[in-house]
Amino acid sequence: MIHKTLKPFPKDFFWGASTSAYQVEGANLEDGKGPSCQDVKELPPGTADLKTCADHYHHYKEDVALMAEMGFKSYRFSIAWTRILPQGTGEVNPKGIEFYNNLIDEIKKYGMEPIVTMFHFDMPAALDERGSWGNRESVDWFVNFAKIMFENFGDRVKYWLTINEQNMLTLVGPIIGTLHLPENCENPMREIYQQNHHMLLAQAKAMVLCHEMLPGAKIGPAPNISLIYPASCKPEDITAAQNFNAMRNWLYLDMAVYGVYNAILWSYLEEHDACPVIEEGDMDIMKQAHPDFIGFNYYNTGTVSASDGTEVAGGDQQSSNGIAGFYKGFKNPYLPVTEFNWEIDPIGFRNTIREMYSRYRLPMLVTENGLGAYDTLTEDGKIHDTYRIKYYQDHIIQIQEAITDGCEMLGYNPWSAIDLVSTHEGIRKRYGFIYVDTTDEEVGSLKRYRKDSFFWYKKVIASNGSDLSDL
Ligand code: BGP
Repeated sequence: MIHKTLKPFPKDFFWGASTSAYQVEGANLEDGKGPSCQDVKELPPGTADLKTCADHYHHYKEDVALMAEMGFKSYRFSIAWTRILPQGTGEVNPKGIEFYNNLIDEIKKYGMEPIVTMFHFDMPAALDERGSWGNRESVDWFVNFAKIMFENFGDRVKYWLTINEQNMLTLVGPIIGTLHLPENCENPMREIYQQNHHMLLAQAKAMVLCHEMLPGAKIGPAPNISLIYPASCKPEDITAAQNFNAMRNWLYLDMAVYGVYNAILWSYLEEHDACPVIEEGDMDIMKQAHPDFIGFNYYNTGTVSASDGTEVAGGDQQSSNGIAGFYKGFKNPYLPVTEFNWEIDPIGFRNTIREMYSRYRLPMLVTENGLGAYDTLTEDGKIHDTYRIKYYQDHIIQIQEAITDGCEMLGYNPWSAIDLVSTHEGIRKRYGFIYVDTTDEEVGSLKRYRKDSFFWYKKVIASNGSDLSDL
């Protein structure tokens, strides 16, 4: 649809940005924090460890002040489970509560909305030892953690996100350092989808609890949603695209919104003897839970063709080789790629939003989107990241197109507010509006610098998205 005029962004649109605790905070074992799976994982070669990251833990006031300077209306961050509960269950760490109280107060001081992710890739190491999400008790562990967060922060936090990218935990856990498999696991796929079932249940219970304890609050899931295109109009390619869409996207939202397992995915699990055990009452809980909105991360679309049976699984959050008998990954010839080889598809952003709105009819909050790139700090302290500005220009306009299409959008919180450590490619893959002086090789001065995109985004927010022009 080519619109004659674009509708404006809503006046209370949440312009902001995102981070996650284990990637930005540092101080990973300080002030009583326990280790998470991220702190004990084997690091990808040549990447920074998570001891310091951007040292947001000690710099949060300066960082929030910089976000306020950009005019942020919201800041999406995650709460580290092991800062609150060092062992995952049991004793609460008062210093952890204090840190997030201070952070939330600082955000509110500038009139920004705190948007809290309850779980972002950082399972307590102590709970990994007890079987992680594979242990059915994980549902209670998470609900207990949720209750503590609601009790302590619910007076000031109105927007909650349950589990960041549960679909990526399930599909590419080893790449992001989260997969815990029991020894001698006979059927890893069954184990993974059992873990997935427990996460879905934990999410549903947390949503119900949130509504009980905090009637004014809003809560939603935060999967990574990428519309999957067929490589051609060949009917077999369309089927393959439906397959991967079901596995990657709709499984998660069908359950969060409608409380049902996606049928295509379920039959795939049946064929692989990988269906999770569903206990009595589980599906009632799934049905009771109703998200108020859909939070979602979008980086690019995916393209697939029919499987030829030779595919060997592999890839990361935004790329996939395929699965024999289900789909085959296909390089989209129409799309450029980033320096880290992720395709760039701004129009796919609109397509993804439209598809989600058609299926679920809920308001949507963009919880991530952004460009990972090598940035250069010039001698006079500048970062000329015109490529990032271009990426944002191209994507933000597509949100406006989608709004004009009739989709309800609550806000845009791209990744990331400030440079931080990426999931598996170090801190050299930078995303922030704010540059942090540190490298994968050694911790630097940690001094903050405003990138060109910082000034550009400030201008965008000041105009409520009507001025996307170059600086
Ligand atoms: C998402 C995660 C983030 C983040 C982002 C960029 O999958 O939710 O934690 O890191 O992707 O990915 P990467 O860090 O791999 O570049």
